[in-house]
Amino acid sequence: MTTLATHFAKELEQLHKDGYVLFKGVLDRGQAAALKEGIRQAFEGKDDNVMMQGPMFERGEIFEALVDHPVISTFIEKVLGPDCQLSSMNGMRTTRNNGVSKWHVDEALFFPLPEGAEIDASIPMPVFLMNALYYLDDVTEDQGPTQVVPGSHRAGRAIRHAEEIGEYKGQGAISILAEAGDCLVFNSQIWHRGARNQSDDPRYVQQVIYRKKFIVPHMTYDINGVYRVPEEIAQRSNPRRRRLMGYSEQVF
Ligand SMILES: O=C(O)CCC(=O)C(=O)O
Repeated sequence: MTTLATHFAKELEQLHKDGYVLFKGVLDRGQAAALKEGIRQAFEGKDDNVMMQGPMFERGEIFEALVDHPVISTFIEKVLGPDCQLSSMNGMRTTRNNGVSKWHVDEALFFPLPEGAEIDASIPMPVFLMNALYYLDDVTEDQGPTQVVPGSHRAGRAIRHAEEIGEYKGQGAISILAEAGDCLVFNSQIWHRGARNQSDDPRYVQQVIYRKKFIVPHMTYDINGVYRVPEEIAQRSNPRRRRLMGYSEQVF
């Protein structure tokens, strides 16, 4: 019998070694097109340089269903633990010359290491925050792919939103050339960015960020401290989705 543990053995190994895993074809073309249209509508009337809109689960069932996507959320739970929750859910649109193009780690550097120090390769880094990017277009070099430096989640070095990035242990940046329906899952600590879109077609991506339960959510940029998932969405959600959205009765 194939258990989830054996099913994800290769992916877990890659996540711990390289800091990311690309899951192919987790959405079909129809789902990708419907999500893309929902994000396109969320950006209607917004300036071209606005790149994020959320929380997207407020925009209908197709978005709600992504919160507990059967493959991606199961993998995330294996890494962050069965009580993990959503941190944010933003639709992303990058138009010509735009992109989240400065190199960064998400939120903060969690494990600063002294210059020259390294954590033994046999020790997996603890993971607190994970980012899942669902591609809703076929992403070419032209369209501004996500770029990562494999292994750099182990570096423990602040990269301070640099425009250029060097190598980590001889490994330079690579582009993730994905197809509509693929999902890139990565440890928030990997050095990454979205390259600028050089094409005339906007690139649409659905970002879903998950956290260990004790980390505060980041659902909105301004009213974060008081944001609450609307009651009617929580009511119609299955128990797993409710828990991922922050409704947890578990104390310890
Ligand atoms: O746009 C992308 O491909 C990367 C987005 C990004 O940097 C992020 O989600 O933190």
